Amino acid sequence: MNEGGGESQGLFGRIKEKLIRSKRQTAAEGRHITGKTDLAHVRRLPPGQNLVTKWPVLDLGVQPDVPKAEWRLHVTGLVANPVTWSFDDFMALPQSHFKSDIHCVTTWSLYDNRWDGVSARTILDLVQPPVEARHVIFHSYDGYTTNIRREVFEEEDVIIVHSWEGKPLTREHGGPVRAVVPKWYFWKSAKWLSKIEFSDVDKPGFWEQN
Ligand SMILES: Nc1nc2c(c(=O)[nH]1)N[C@H]1C(S)=C(S)[C@@H](COP(=O)(O)O)O[C@H]1N2
Ligand SMILES: [Mo]
Repeated sequence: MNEGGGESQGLFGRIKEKLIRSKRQTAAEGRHITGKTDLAHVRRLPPGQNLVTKWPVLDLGVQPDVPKAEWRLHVTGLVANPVTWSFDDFMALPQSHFKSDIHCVTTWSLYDNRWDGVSARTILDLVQPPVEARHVIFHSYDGYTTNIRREVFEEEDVIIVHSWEGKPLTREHGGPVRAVVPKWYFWKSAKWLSKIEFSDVDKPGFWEQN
């Protein structure tokens, strides 16, 4: 798309283009919020971020309505024990509770979000991916996908959540269940999660391709 040709696009088109461009740039830089080479690990608010007090909603314009009774989470691919959990199965798993900050690449940050759900480490213990499974791909009910490296998924604070601030996660924020990967920009935190796939090959997701 022509960068200088914004006039005829309309406001929405220009905002969308800007958003895609900034994500593309961030993806290209492989920007990691708390990476050892990044200053942000000593600064809670990463450079260029603005603190917000109300949680914004960002998605592809589709917010799938997945009733708890119909929701399933598949954990598949390169694992010793593939599983499919209903919402009740998921709630019966050992539960974890973490507090973390959100940083979105569209420059907002929201501090101290209290999450309840099942930690990535609990899931790893249950499904037992072999060492060759070096990549994890999240799949969502809106067709969104995003990929992370296994060592990112293995971080202690990664959690698959059903509640935020003690209340069930709302549909607009990815309920019934979403991923939360605190040390990375929020686009890695898939909403309306349907599948966690382990793989020996990397599979770029929606923003990673755009
Ligand atoms: N399934 C799905 N997950 C998604 C997205 C999406 O469009 N679909 N957007 C991502 C982006 S870019 C961000 S910033 C966060 C936004 O989450 P929020 O709307 O709860 O703030 O969700 C991420 N996860
Ligand atoms: Mo985002």
